[in-house]
Amino acid sequence: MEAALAAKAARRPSAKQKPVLVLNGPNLNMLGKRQPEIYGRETLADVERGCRSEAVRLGLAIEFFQSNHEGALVDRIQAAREQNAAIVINAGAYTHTSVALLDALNAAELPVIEVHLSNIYKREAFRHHSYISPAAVGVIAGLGSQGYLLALQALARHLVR
Ligand code: CA2
Repeated sequence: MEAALAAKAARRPSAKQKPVLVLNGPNLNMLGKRQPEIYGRETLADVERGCRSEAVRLGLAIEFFQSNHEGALVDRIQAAREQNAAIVINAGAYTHTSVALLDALNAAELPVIEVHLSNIYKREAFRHHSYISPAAVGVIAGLGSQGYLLALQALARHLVR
């Protein structure tokens, strides 16, 4: 009984641990509504539910944020420096264009995991380059929404180091 309680307490987000920010960029609010052959049938709300239940299992707190606007994403990353312990980011098409997101992620000085639902290396050449990867601890692509869960698992280990 004692051990079970200790294990449960260990999984609870600690009072000291800030939440992990799960950040989604442009058009990801359309998930499950268009192009299911590329991005699957799950909606962003489904992805959020999956992340929240994985976070409970891992003892992490999380916050979820999506915007279609580059500046709003930069603002949220700037706030993360104070408010969050780490960032999981699917920057959508800004992945392939945004020096501003790269600069914001570098300035945040937090562990970052970059996630893509699709395998960007199997797609058009312009998707093969990511401006934000140099700011990331790791990159996960092509595993659908499971990529977000794997990113949370990786961060749960990374944050206790
Ligand atoms: O594979 C990914 O997760 C991407 O980050 C998704 C971006 C794309 O520009 C990147 O190259 C790879 C696009 C997100 C748009 O998502 C939609 C979902 C449903 C309908 C329309 C767009």
